[in-house]
Amino acid sequence: MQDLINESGLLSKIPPAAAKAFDARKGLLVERVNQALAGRSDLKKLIGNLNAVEMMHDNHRNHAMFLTTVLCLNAFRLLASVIPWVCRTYRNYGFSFDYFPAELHAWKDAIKIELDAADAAAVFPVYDWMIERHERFVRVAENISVNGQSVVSDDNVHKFYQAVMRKDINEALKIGEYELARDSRPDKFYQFTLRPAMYRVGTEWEQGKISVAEEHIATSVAQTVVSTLHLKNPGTGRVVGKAMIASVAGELHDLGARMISHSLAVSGWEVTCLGANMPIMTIIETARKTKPNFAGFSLTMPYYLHYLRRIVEAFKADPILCNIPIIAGGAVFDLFPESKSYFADLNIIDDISAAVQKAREWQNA
Ligand code: B12
Repeated sequence: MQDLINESGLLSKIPPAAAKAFDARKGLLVERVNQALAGRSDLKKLIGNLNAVEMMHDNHRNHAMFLTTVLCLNAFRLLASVIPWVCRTYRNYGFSFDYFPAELHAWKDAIKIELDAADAAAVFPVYDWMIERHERFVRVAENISVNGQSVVSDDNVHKFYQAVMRKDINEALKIGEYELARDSRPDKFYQFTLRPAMYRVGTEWEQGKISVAEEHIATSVAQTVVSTLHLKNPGTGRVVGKAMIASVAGELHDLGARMISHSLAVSGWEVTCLGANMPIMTIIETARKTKPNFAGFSLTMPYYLHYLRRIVEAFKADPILCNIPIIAGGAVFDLFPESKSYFADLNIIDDISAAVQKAREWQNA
């Protein structure tokens, strides 16, 4: 794996205009790729089952977003570390590994039509790089062991996992309340019980052991637990400052954002939590209005990292926001540590207790 990551250094920087052109035309590119694959007589062999067309379309949308990130940030090391995960996940859902080169050639054809010649020529080497190394990526994908995040040794984590899978809200809440009564702060429960339990849910979904429906039900139980704990333990006392927390545009994972918000609230912060999928302009407007002492962003999918860069640049360029410190966290930095390297100018913090601790630096005097 490391050799593939290192070989990503062979790729040259993408001119910003080419990355912008790809981003602007990505909807049309996705349509063309969908059509090209639909027209193939071997589609069933490639995706395993014609009912998987919807999942294939999803993958093309995700690919467009992810390549936008890769091209905008020149995130080639990240590209190399994400590809095996993609191959492995879709393989678990019945896709053939041969689907990937077929798809990548369709992307090249679409780019040739939609982008002007200079922009296409700048982007093609990235696609050729992936196509040429396909067999090697497959070998890595075949050998990745179960996601390290999912190792669950703690008894409480196991109990919580079972409760969310059984849709047993009362039991899940009882575990949370018990831990909060012991500790009075929610950070540890979120970090060491809820998070590993949900990571296990994700790994089992990824391996095709549980359905999307089961994953969604487990998630809704976890969401209910977080909201109820927040409602019952809102945090009182002296307000130490204002914080704004959001998941970036496109990002539908917001449980992490809600947990950090609750943990900060308990420590006296007045938190504006904007939740999932927050457009950049709304983030900027809200920050201008609420003037937080700091802003925190949550990211799970590698596809949306370029939005974080755009938010950071927008803050830097804004006379009201330019001095507001930014922290970021979320599963992407843990799943793909390469992500951190594109944000050396930010505080990337994975652990919510550490984030609450860090926030003290920005409290009102
Ligand atoms: C629940 C869930 C969903 C729900 C989210 C609902 C919601 N409202 O949040 C739904 C169903 C929407 C969903 C959708 C998808 N998901 Co999903 N999902 C999960 C799952 C099972 C749990 C996520 C979660 O809540 N974790 C619990 C929280 C507590 O953990 P956390 O977010 O990491 O947060 C902790 C820290 O990171 C930190 N933190 C988080 N944010 C912040 C912010 C700051 C400022 C700080 C300081 C700290 C911090 O604090 C938290 C506590 O420790 C994960 C499994 C996993 N490994 O994460 C998959 C997972 C993240 N999903 C995955 C995928 C693939 C998808 C989809 C693409 C599936 C699809 N085909 O549609 C979509 C993408 C949607 C999108 N555009 O964003 C993959 C991602 C893998 C990858 N390569 O990136 C995972 C890992 C599953 C897997 N093993 O394959 N998903």
